[in-house]
Amino acid sequence: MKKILNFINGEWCEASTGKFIPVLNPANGQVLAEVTQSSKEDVDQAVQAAKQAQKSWRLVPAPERAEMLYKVAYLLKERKEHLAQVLTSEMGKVIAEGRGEVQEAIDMAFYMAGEGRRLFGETVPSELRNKFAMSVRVPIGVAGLITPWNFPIAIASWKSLPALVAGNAVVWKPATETPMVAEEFVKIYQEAGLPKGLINLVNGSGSEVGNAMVDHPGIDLISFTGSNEVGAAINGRAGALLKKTSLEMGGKNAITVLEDADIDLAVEGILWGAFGTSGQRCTATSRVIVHEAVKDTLTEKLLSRIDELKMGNGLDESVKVGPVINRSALERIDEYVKIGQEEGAKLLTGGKIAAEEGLGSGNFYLPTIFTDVTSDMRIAKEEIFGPVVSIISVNSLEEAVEVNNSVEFGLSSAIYTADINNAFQAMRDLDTGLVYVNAGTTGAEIHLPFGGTKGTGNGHRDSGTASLDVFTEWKSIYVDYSGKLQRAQIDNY
Ligand code: UN1
Repeated sequence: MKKILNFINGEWCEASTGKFIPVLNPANGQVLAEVTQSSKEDVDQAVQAAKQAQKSWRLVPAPERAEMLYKVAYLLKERKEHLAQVLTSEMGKVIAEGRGEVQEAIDMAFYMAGEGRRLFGETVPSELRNKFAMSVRVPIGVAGLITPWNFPIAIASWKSLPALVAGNAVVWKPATETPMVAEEFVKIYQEAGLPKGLINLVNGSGSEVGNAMVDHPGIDLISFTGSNEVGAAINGRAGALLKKTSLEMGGKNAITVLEDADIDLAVEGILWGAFGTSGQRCTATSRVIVHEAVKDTLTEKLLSRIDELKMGNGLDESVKVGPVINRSALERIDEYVKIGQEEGAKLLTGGKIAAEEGLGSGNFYLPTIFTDVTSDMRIAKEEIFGPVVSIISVNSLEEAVEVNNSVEFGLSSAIYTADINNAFQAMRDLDTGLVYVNAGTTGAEIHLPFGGTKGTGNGHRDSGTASLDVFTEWKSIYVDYSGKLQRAQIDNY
C-alpha cells in the first residue's frame, strides 16, 4: 500500500503517532493509499524547520526566489496529465476539470514568478527637506496554510506561491481526503531546488494539526480555505493571539436571468455552474433567480438537458458529473433535499443518491433542481456543497438584486441580460467579491483577486496581487540626510 508521509526540513518522514488513515477513491470506494496522521509534535518540528529556513530565504533577492517558481511552473506543466489523474482519482472531479485545476496552478506559478520582479513598494515625498521616505513589502515569516479537498492543488498554489516569492517559509496542512496531489506538489518544489525547510507538509485529520498550527507562536499567519465553521474557529483562536488570518469560506451563489436574457446561454451557465464539480465549488451556482416572464421556458430547457449529465468515474472522458467527496457529504446533501421538500419547494428532478449499475459503490448524487423556492427557505440560504440548485422567481432586477444579496455569504454572482444598463446596474449592486455578466458563477482567473464579502471571508483575497497583501507587511522607511534634528510635524510648520 502506498504511504503518504510528511515532508519536514527537506525529508519525507512518518508522523510521530505511527498512525495512518486510508485515502479513498470517491468514485468506487477503493483504498488508494494511506496517509500519516500528525500530531502537535510534528507541527512543532515543521515550524522549527520553517523558521530556520526563512532566515536565509528572506535575504535571497526576490527575482532569484522567483526563478525557483519558474522551475515549479515548468514542472507542473510537464506533469499536468499525471497530476490531473492523481487529483481525479482521490477527489473525484472529472478529468477535464482535473486538467483545468492543474492549469490554474501552472498559471499561478508563472504569474507569481513574474511578481518576483514586481514586489513594488512606494517612494513618497517627505514633509521635511533633505529627507527621503519609502515603503517596502517585507515577508511576515512562517505562513501556515490550511487547504481544502475541492481544489487541492489550485488553492495550494494560490497560497504557497505568493508566500514563497515574498520571502516566507510555509507549513502546509492539506485536506486529509487529498494528500496524494499534495505530495506530488511538494515533490515538484523539491525537484525545483527549493531550499530545505521552506515548504513543510504536515498531514492529518481532525482538528489537532490545524489547532496546533494556529496556536504555535512560530507561525505568523494562517491562510485558510474551507467551511465557515472551521474558519470561525480558526479566527477565534488566532484573534486571541493577535495573529493574522486570511479566510476564504462559503458561498450561496446565484445566477440571475432577466427577461431579456439569452435563455439558452443562461441554461449552459446554470448546468455548468450548478453541476460541474458536482456542485462542490465555493463558487458553485446554488440559486437561480429568474424573471417570472421567462421562468417556465428556462425551467423546461434546463430539465430537457439533465440527461446529458452522464455520471460516473471522472477518469472516463465521457463522464460529465463525478461523485461527491465522501459518504457524509452524500448524506448531508440528501438531508438538505428532504429539508427542501418539507419546506414546500417542488423537486423537479434528482433528489436522490444514484443507484444505477456501477454507481452504487461510489458517492454519487443525482443532479437536483428545486423550483418554487422562496428566499426564506433553508435550501435557498445555506451552503449545500453538492449538485443541488434552487429556482426562485422575481419580477424585476431590483428584486433579483435584493434576493441575491439576502444571504449571509458574498462570494460570486452572475447576471444574464442583453441590456447594458441592467448589466451595469447589477455590476454595481450585486454585493459579492466576484460578479459575472453573461457567464456563470464559476471560473475565476488567477490574476484577479479571488474572495468574497460578508460571511465568505474576512476581507482578504487569494490570487492576484491582492494575495501579496496577505503574505507581506509594509515597512515604512525614513532617511534623514539633513545632518540635523528635524522634528516632524513641528519644524516644518
Ligand atoms: C473554490 O471552489 O474554492 O472560480 C475555488 C472557480 C475556480 C476556483 C474555485 N477557479 O470556480
